[in-house]
Amino acid sequence: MASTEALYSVTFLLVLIRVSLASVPSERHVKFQYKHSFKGPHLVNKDSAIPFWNHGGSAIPSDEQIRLTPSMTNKRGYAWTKSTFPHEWWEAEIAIKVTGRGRLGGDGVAIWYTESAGIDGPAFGNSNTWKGLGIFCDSFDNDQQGNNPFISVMLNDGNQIYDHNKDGQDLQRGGCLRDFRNRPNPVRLKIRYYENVLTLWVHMGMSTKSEDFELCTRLENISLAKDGFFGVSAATGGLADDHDVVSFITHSLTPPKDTQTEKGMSEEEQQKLAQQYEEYQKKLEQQKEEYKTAHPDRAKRPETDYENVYERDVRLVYEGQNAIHQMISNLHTKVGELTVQVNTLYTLVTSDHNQISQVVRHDQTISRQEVNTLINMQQQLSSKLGEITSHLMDQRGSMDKRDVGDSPGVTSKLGDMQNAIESLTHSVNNVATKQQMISGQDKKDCPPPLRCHSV
Ligand SMILES: [Ca+2]
Ligand SMILES: [Ca+2]
Repeated sequence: MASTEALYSVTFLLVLIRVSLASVPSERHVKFQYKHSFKGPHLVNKDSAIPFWNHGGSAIPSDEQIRLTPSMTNKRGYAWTKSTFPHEWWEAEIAIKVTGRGRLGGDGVAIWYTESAGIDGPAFGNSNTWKGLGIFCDSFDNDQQGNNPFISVMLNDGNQIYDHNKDGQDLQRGGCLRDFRNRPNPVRLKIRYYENVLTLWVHMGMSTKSEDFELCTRLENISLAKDGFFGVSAATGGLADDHDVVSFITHSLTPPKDTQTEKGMSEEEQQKLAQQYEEYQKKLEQQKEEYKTAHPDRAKRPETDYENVYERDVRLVYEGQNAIHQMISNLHTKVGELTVQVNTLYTLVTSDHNQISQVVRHDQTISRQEVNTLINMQQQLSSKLGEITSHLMDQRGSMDKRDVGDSPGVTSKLGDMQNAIESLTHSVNNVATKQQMISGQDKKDCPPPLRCHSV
């Protein structure tokens, strides 16, 4: 097993190196920034904290999402990156859910890229004098312009105050009218800030397809300072919605000209990586040889033929059912032997019944009723055998449906069958004993007493 893990590790490293080599771009360089991102299904650590993020107010993070506010009035919740973002250009994709029972909801959720972080305030859970960018998903139409829910781009230099009663009109630089509440899937916002152009796309959650993003607004000559904090916050007022954020994924964007000079790999670094790649390849070959030596039987198979969990389950079911099939065959043979002996007894008893009845006492007589009972039991056995065989066929037929585990039906029927055989054996032995007692001259015709069969 250790050898297998080592093989996987080396293979993974090779893939990483290949990706690094392949990522020397001819266009802008996109790099995932994990310290400024979060995403389920393991969004929080064991202390219920979000790695690299702070949260506060009414925000409750869980494995799958952060509930910034519950649908209770006058709540504020937020989450902010702990560190500043050191790259000039970036792209962020945020998935949110705003859900509420009412036709109207409030107040909304906002995404931030600002100079400061974690300052609680009236602007959807942030300070109303922030410095930087805010993308507001504003549910409630405070200024009664009939234009909410609205998604707007707000810019503030830190000197202006967000006016909640005017839905922040003074700071609004662009946006689009979209009803983002109560969508079947999370609504996704994609914000790109690249070479002083800010572009906002919206995915309205009618599908999970990434191509369903629509352009919301595009703003040129935008200037955002480096080293800002990313954040997301929400607030409720007199009306309340659940405001959840499902994921926040951030990438840095580096122009091609900067890729070579600043962030990219020099020729020397590429050669170094190529050399490491060669070394890892050699190491992988060496590991393969060692594995073949240690496991000659498995090494005969192609290396892509390692048995996965599904294949192992199917094999175990197949082997188990083969064993049951073999057991049934053995039982079938034994029941056949019993049937022959019971028929012999039946013939013997029928032909000699009158003679026997004159010789033996009443309590030693083999009654026709006893024989009929034996015949009935034999028929029941045959019937059960047929059911078991049919069930076995059904089990085999369902193997490709991964019907893994014990076969309680077969086990139960095997138990019934064994009991029936033992009972039949006992009855046959009784009959045989009685027959030997009452018909000494016919002793040679009577079948020997049977032993109990076990499964
Ligand atoms: Ca509003
Ligand atoms: Ca409005």
